[in-house]
Amino acid sequence: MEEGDLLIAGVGGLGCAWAKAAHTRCSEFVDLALIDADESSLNDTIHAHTMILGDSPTPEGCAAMPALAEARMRSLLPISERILNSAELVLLLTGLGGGAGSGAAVEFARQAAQSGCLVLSVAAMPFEAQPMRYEIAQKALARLTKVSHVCVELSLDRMAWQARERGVDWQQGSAWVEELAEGLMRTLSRVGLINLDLMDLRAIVSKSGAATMLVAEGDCDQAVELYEKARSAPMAALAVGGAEGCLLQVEGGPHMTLKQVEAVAKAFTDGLSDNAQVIIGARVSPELESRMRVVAVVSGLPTGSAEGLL
Ligand SMILES: Nc1nc2c(ncn2[C@@H]2O[C@H](COP(=O)(O)OP(=O)(O)OP(=O)(O)O)[C@@H](O)[C@H]2O)c(=O)[nH]1
Ligand SMILES: [Mg+2]
Repeated sequence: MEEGDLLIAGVGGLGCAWAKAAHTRCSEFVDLALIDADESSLNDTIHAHTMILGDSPTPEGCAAMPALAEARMRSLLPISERILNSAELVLLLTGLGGGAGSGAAVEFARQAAQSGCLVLSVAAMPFEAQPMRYEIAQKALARLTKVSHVCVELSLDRMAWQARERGVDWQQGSAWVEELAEGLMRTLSRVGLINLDLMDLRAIVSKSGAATMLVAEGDCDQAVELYEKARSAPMAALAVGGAEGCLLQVEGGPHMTLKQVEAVAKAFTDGLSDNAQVIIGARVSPELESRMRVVAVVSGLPTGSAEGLL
């Protein structure tokens, strides 16, 4: 795959912070774009396309005004078009509830889809104890879901809760976002060695219904634990039972066996619809040693899937 085909884009304060962190794990084959009105999101990275929302950057961001952020993003079309022209897939990371993320992310995703990119979005929902932000976020999420091929809803509440359980700062929940970004990008960047590529991903995400992504890394021998780990990510509960499509990439160290790949594939595909289209790729990556990394894109889910089934 040509360089520039894969792009991680961060929109808004939280989105840019996540995008920068995720990009450091795969910077040798993935481009980075940062979009915000707040200058502190855009500095301290050398190799990034930066887009400022507004005439000049301000620390207030778009001051919780999504419509303003959206209009500013629209006016940046000539710049974003240039970046998007050389991209085939955009992984968009954002936190909803403020101005920049809620407004500009929707417009950027629309621009990316318009220019022919596959658009995978990961959107963090604010804490429920922030009702105004939550309302803004819900509206933005509905629109972002419409313009993205896959939109994963992350819950900051869940993230904070899980972080507390582990005794770490809630923002460290971003490790999950980084793992997902890295796993997905590595999966898609090594075309030629494996049988998965963007066409496979397109086939899966073009199914109607909702879609989500799962990622987990763990011991090669613990297929079921890997699946459970993937399902315990800080995303909003979404039942994957009955899914119509699944792209599964299994990556393991040099001693990974076919049996281990099969066990993981079974754990991840057991609950899918009988007629589901399943595309599986496997690859050996020496750096994983005795570990295994699994990335799954699951699609064709009933919209408004039952909650609470994680
Ligand atoms: N409590 C808390 N919430 C945060 C923090 N960072 C981000 N969030 C949440 O994430 C959402 C998006 O935040 P940002 O990414 O900073 O917002 P933005 O898109 O830059 O929006 P503007 O600054 O208004 O333009 C907010 O609704 C908050 O709920 C944080 O440090 N603490
Ligand atoms: Mg901001």
